[in-house]
Amino acid sequence: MSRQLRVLVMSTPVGPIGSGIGGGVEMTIRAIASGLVALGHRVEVVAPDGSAAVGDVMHRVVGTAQPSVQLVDRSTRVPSPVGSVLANMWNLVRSRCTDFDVVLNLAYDELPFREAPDLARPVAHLVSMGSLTDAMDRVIDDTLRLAPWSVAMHSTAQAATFLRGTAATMIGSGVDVEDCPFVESPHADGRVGFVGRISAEKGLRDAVEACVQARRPLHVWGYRQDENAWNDAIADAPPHSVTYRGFVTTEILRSQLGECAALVMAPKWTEAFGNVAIEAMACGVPVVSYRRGGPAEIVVDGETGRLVAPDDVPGLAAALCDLGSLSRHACRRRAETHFSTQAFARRVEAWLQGVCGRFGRVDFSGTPLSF
Ligand code: HBI
Repeated sequence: MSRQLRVLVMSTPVGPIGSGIGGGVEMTIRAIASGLVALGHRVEVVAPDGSAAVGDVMHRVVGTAQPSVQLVDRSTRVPSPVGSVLANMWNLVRSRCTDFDVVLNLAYDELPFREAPDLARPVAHLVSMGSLTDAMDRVIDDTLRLAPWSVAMHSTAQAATFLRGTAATMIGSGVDVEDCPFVESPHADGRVGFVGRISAEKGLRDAVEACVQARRPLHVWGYRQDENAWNDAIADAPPHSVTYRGFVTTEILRSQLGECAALVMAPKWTEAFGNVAIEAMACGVPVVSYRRGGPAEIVVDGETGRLVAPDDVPGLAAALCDLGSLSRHACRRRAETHFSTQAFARRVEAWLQGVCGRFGRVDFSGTPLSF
C-alpha cells in the first residue's frame, strides 16, 4: 500500500448523511470512505448533526442547514445563515486539519473554496454538480485557474458546464457492487424503476409519460423533496400506472431495484453523474436515459442500456419497448469493472496523493481570487 493518507472529509451542509436531502453526495461519501479505508487510509468525516456513521470517525456538527443551491436562481448567492452548520463545519475543519494530510471538500458552497488557500493543509474539492450559480462558477473557475489539480469532477459533461472545467480531474463515481444483489429475471409485469430526489430537474414527468406510452408500470423510489414536481408528474397518468415505493434505505432500495426491467432517467439538467445508474446496473438492471449529463457517459448504448435524444419522450418510450437485446449480466459486469468502490477509491487515492504533492507550491498571495 502507498503511504497512508489521513483524510478529513467535509460533507454537504444541506442535510445529515442518510436524510436523502444530500442526494448523490451521500452515496459518494459512503463509497469514498469505505474505499479509502479498505486501501488502508484513515478517513474522518465532518457532517451535520444527525448524520449516519461513515468512515473511521464522525464529527457531527450542529447549526442551521444550508439552503440548497438547487433552489435558487443563477444570480443568487446562497447566504450562510447566522450560526450556519456550514460555518461551524468549516471551523472544525480549520481547527483539526493539522491532524490530517488533506481535506476533501464535498460542499458545493463558496466558503470552503474561498478559504482553502489559507488553510494549513491542502484542500481537494470534489465538485458534486454542474454549473448552477454565477457565484459558485466564480469560485470554482478561480480555483481551477490557481490550483487546477485540487479540483475533481464526476463526468466530462459536468466539467463542460464550467469555463475551465476541462482542467479538473475526472474521477467518475463508484458503488459497493457486492452489496447490490444481482437479479436474473425482473418482475413479470415489466415494471420500470425511477430513483432519485423527486424534483423538477430529475424529469419524473417525462418518465411517467414514457412509461404510459410504453404500457409499463412505473415504480418510484426517492425523497419527495418537491411535492409540486410529484403532483405535476402524475397529473395526467392513468390510475395505478405509477406506484410510489417511498424513500427507503439504500439496503432496501437495492433489494427491490432488481425487480425492474429497466431504470429510466430523464434528466432535465446536466446530471453530474447519476449514481443510481450504477446501482441499477450492479443489480442487473439496464438503464434507459436521455443522452444528457453523466448518464450518457455511464450507459453503453445497446449493451448496458439505451440512450435517447434529450427530451424525446416518444423515443424514451420506444427504448423501453426494446429491451430484449440487453444483457443483465453485461450490466453487472460493467458495474464491477468500471464503477466498483475499489475502482473509484483508487482514482480518488491517486488524485489526493497528487493534491498533497502539489501543496505549498502555489503562490496564492499573488493573484487575489476574484470574488
Ligand atoms: N446546496 N448550498 C448547497 N451545498 C451543497 O453542498 C449542496 C447543495 N445542494 C444539493 C447538494 N449539495 C447535493 O444534494 C448534490 O450535490 C447532489
